[in-house]
Amino acid sequence: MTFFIREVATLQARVIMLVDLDYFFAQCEERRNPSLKDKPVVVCVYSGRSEDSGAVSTANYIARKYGVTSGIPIFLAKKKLKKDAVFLPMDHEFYEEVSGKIMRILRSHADFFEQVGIDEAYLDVSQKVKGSFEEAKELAQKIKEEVKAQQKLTCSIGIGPNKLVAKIAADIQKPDGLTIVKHEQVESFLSPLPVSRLIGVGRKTKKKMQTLGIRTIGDLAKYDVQRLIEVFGKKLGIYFHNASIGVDDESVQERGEVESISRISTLKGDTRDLKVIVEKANQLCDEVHAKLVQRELGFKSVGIVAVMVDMSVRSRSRTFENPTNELEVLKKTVKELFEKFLNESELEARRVGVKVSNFVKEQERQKQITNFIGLAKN
Ligand code: TTP
Ligand code: MG
Repeated sequence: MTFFIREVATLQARVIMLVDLDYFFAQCEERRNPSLKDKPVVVCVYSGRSEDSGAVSTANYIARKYGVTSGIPIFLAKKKLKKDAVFLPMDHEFYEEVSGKIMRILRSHADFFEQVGIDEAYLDVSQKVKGSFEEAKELAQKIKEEVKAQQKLTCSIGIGPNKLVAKIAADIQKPDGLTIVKHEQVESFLSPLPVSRLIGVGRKTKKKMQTLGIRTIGDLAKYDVQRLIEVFGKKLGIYFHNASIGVDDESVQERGEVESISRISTLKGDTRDLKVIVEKANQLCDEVHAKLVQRELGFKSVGIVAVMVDMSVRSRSRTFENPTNELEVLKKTVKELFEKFLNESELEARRVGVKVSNFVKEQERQKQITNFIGLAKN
């Protein structure tokens, strides 16, 4: 009987959504300055070496029309664009804040929720929509409207019977897209797409597949599994085969809601003076620690971040073997990280930040210590 019930549960259709915010960093910049909306906008990570050295983080769709995409050098983006283009430094803190608010909206509509990046999340909505793709479509429209109304941002949504299909569906129609792929449509949806749409098929794998005569996902689906295993090894061979026919049983995994606690602040003046930086960092440590105490959390990782005079963002971190909750350990580690960082960098810092992560509930930590002492006594 138990077996039967479990069978029914696994056979019940899953409805999975992938929500991906459109040209996220650049859209955040447009939101805070609407006059940018009709211009090419390029968000950059400046390396600080020279005025234009660094890479493009992302660009709005107007800039993309001229071939400006994530990862290309800033000087190349400038060559491709005309005078009215706007180049901005990345403001991660601001994007994190917007992301956090949107993720809260998304989470509220899911049975299970998994954030996979700053602008992307999977929602298992199977129960919410009672397995119906029609209802899922309505829910997706509602989510899009809510994000637009509350946070003034557009997103693209893919809906499918699993994460793999939902992800590819979300990528198909952008920006402001909504693509629904029901069970019976999976094969015809995937088969004409190039293999590079599958996660795990990068440039090298794509080339190798080409030599085997595999260009589309449909080609891959028809290819002999045994041969795939011979070429790519057992694990990858089986994965590629399953992916090509749209099979994926990965669940949408909830992660801890609190993933890190951080504080950042602007220094009185640009500086490389360790004493001045540590003084500010210590205040931030106090604030972070107060939050930890309030939430009854211990931490294993400590990170520092520095926004340099050229607006580039640098970070360093350290992870301990055992969790701690001590303020002094936090301050000492932060000081050491800044000391090391200043030795490695020549620029002056404008803003500094402190972050703790890798949390353990304080009760758990106590238990671990008790267990450890218990063991030590024996
Ligand atoms: P993506 O979702 O990949 O890109 P996007 O949101 O800018 O554009 P799309 O409309 O195609 O979804 O990445 C989210 C953010 O991550 C992006 O806004 C900037 C950042 N990012 C980088 O900094 N470098 C990169 O190479 C990529 C791909 C993204
Ligand atoms: Mg995006």
